[in-house]
Amino acid sequence: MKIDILTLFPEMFAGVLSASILGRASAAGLLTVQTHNIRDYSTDKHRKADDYPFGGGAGLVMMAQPIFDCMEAVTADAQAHRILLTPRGRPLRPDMAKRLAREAHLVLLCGHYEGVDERVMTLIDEEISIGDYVLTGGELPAMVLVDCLARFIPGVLGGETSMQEESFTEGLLEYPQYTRPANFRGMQVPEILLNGHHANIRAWRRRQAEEITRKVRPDLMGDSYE
Ligand code: 4HQ
Repeated sequence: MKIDILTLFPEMFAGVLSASILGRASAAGLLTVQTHNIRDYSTDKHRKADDYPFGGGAGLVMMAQPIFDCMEAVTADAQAHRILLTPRGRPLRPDMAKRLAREAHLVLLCGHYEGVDERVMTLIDEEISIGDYVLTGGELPAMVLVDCLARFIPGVLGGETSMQEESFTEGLLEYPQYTRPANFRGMQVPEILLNGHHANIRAWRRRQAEEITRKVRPDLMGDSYE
């Protein structure tokens, strides 16, 4: 999958994209992420990319011209799916990440300041929000989206098994995990995980996931908070 990211702050992305699982996915050619500095496309002599809002008000608005030219430069192909990260968008969910992971080419537009000139919306296929809070820009949401959907690209997680093993607790919060030693400062790992009966371990994990979910996120199980 190819992902182009349009931003005024490309330097924010380097660490997130080069480390850990995303770094490995890029090295393996499963993911090709390129950042583009919107300011490079400004036709203004001072490379201006934002301006005061018509009608007045606080803050700056990102100008249409540099965004249109940047978008046109990265979407020579008609099949690019163009996304704006914004609190106005549909909330990011696993099914959404799964669908986006099947696209050949994504373009992510990150707004900053008070957002983008509304005419930019004519370039956008889909608006996505990562949650009901306001950030200083769309860069962190773009990183969250890339990380989230990368998990659904075949080969990104070590083997296909990690995702399959989790499927029996899909939609639930994670069950408790332990690693060596079996006794750490007097705290014992649950016996059932040590004697290794696969079916019993599965059942225990499923029950734990349900209990934890019911306690902290009853809404995920169709119940309401008390
Ligand atoms: N912003 N989910 C304001 C977000 C956001 C979110 C992105 C802040 C766009 C202009 N984006 N800018 N929450 O808070 O996606």
